[in-house]
Amino acid sequence: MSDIKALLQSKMSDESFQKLAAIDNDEVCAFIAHAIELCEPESVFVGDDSDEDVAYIRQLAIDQKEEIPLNIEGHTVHWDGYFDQARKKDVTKYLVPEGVDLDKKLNQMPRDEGISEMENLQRGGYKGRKMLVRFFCLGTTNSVFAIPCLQITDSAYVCHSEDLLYRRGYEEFKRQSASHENFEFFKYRHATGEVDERNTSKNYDLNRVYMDYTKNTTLSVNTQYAGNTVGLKKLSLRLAIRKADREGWLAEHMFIMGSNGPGGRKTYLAGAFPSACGKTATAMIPGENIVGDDLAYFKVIDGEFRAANVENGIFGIITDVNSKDDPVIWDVLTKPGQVIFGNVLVKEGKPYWIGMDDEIPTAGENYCGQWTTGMKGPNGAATTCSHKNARYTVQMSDLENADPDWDNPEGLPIGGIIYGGRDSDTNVPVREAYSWEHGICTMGATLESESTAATIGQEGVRTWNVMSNMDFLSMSVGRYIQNNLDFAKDIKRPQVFGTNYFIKKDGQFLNSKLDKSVWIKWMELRIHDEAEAIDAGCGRIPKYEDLKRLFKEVRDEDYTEQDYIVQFTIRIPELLAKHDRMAAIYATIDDTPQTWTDEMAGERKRLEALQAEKGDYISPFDL
Ligand code: SPV
Ligand code: MN
Repeated sequence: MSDIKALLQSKMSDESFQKLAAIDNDEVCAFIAHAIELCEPESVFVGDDSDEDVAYIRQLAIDQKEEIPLNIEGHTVHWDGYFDQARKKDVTKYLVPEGVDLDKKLNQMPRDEGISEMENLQRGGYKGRKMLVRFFCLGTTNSVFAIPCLQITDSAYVCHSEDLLYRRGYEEFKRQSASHENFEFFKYRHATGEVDERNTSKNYDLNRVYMDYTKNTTLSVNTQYAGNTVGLKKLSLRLAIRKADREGWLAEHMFIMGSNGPGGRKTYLAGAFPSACGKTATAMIPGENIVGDDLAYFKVIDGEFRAANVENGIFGIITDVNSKDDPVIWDVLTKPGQVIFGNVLVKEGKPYWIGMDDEIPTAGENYCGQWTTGMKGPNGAATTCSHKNARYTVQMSDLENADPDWDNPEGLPIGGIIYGGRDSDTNVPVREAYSWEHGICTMGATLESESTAATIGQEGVRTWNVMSNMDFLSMSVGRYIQNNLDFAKDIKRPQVFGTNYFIKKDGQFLNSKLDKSVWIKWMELRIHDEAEAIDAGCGRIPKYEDLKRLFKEVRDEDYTEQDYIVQFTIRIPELLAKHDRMAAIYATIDDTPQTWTDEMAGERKRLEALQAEKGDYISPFDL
């Protein structure tokens, strides 16, 4: 330990060293010391929870030109490389000890090989740079949800993003380190790697993101995109799913929102939606309150099913954010306050993006560098003014629709869980599961998202994405589903719903974007047993009278019987085709829970019986 102490002291101020000394944890010191030896920083900065340290990091991001200030006070833009615009699945791997196979559907490699490759890529990576050491917390601090996290990086943008997106965790480290015998924390080591004048990786082909899950550690290099570098986001989700498995709780890729029911009642819902299926839009729906838009931890507390927002802010897609569709976000993005824009178009200090209110200039700086309309990217592909996955990073506390209780250390009681897919021809806009098991198996475990004209490749191709968590599963699919089935089995569990905002007829969407606010209100009523429902074989669907009333109340619209029939027709051939697709997928999974097989078989039988009795396409009035 004395060697480690000397090494730490040789690289940092006494103030920084004292911050580490106060945590007094060998694992913390050893992880930092190893990073110093490996990455050879010029100096090391250790930050605590003080506003001063947070402000220092924010300024450093600007001084190091990782963020460029924009015209509005507090706003900056950050660039990721042309190819580094999203999570890169093929280089994201689990490092597994010899003889271990996590699951054949997961991307994994031998641990020794991965560690040695990563160390070679990160070796000397901080030369001439400052190594930043920061402490954060996943979930609410000082609570059963809190997971302390130690971030090491040479990127001030990474730390600044974490300051906006997560709770401060230095005091949490001190608290847990002192009082827990088996103090467990997550740790991340990210190295920027060689960069060009825009601070984007020169060696993006050597981008690697490795999860050393046996050590609660993640490692990444040669990437700037936050989904690869911000340790607390998706890197942690993969570690958290395993921790939850060990400890009997759930880590989910879900938003949490509060729906305002009759008589001032508040009902909390959590929802899993694959990308581009309406997740953030649901969490932000006008008239309701957001708790979080991406990550939720579920625990049973005093006999109640409760959830905490893992985060403290939003790393949201900016495409199509405008004053009409997303007034709350629009407001935050256009007034002074801390916002990091990522990969938008900037001209004369003003950000622009696809689908915003303002007219888009024909030239400026964006994810391609200097950009002009019609320009081709380095790979010959067409470019857009902002990248489709361009993002904003903001804090929850800046949102005027943030739930007053969003930061409750005890989490919030969950009344309903929503699984939302994108399909043009199969599922009705909203349906309720018969039971927890029915919902988990036939809605969550069969979640699919259909490719759209906007994505590369063929339109209408469906991708299966179990609970929208497929990218982050760190164990077998069967085990993960079983954990969901087993969770909270001794208490009242939330009602489960399936939504589909994308049902079409003759190529036209059957619902407007804001119809989802009616479905939310219906779910809220169902949770309190204040609306009736009709058995449709694939779950229970709303009655016309209730929707008619809700459309008037919520949207001030007349909802016709014809709207109802066309949207809520039960499409048996398409539903059975989905069963066939799922059967083929689950046939390749070794540990499919028996409950899944039984629930799917039960549903198929109900649908076939309905078909025999009433035909292929059944009006909800005929059920
Ligand atoms: C997602 O892709 O689900 C996101 C953004 O929330 S990322 O940080 O890239 O994971
Ligand atoms: Mn996400």
